[in-house]
Amino acid sequence: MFSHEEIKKRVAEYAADYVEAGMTIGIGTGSTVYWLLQELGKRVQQGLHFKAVPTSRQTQTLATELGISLVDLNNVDQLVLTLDGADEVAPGLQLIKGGGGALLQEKIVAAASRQLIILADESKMVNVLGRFPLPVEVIPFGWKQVQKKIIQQLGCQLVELREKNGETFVSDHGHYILDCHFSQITDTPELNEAIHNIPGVVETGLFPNMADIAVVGYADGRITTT
Ligand code: ABF
Repeated sequence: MFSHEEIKKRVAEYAADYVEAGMTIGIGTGSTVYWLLQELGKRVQQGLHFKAVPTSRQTQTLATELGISLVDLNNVDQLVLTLDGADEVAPGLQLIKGGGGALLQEKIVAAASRQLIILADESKMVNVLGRFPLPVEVIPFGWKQVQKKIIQQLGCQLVELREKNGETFVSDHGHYILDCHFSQITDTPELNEAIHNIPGVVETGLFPNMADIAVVGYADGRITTT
């Protein structure tokens, strides 16, 4: 049986095969993407040439260290594909993302891609989204108004301001994150739109109908693509 970390590494190595010479791709963020970057770094050393748009400062830094060529999204018309992780994957490839706080840039990059390929281990696969608290990125000014509306208008049980090391977490773009405990999210596009309608919301971690493929790794060594 493979450990959690080994599964992530194997999924990343498998998914690296989607990257072909000459492509311009998006690269996500997180602990599975860490292994993807390591694998792609090796392939660059072996002569693979491609360009990437990173979805966070963390990915930008690591990709640069590994010799991966980066490009500004404003200098690209469209990305061939984006490889990224997720916090939950439900049937129909509905996603919750943003546990790492990079959801805004992840969503912009995914929306600029012809294909969004999600790298996941079996623990991420769920029947219904919502056990993982939904991250919502908000403008710091008046964030408590957004918190109140998500609870009162959208029936969320608990909305927590994200903290890191005892301080309010601030995203790469200077925003706060509200972690919203809905427990069950059955209509992803509708909830995404409803949250977007609240003034002060920048982006949600719901990715409705955006993913095209999920590469999923299991403890017994299987890797499936959906
Ligand atoms: C990323 O993948 C984020 O959206 C999400 O928080 C993260 C979780 O994946 P991992 O388990 O690979 O760190 O894209």
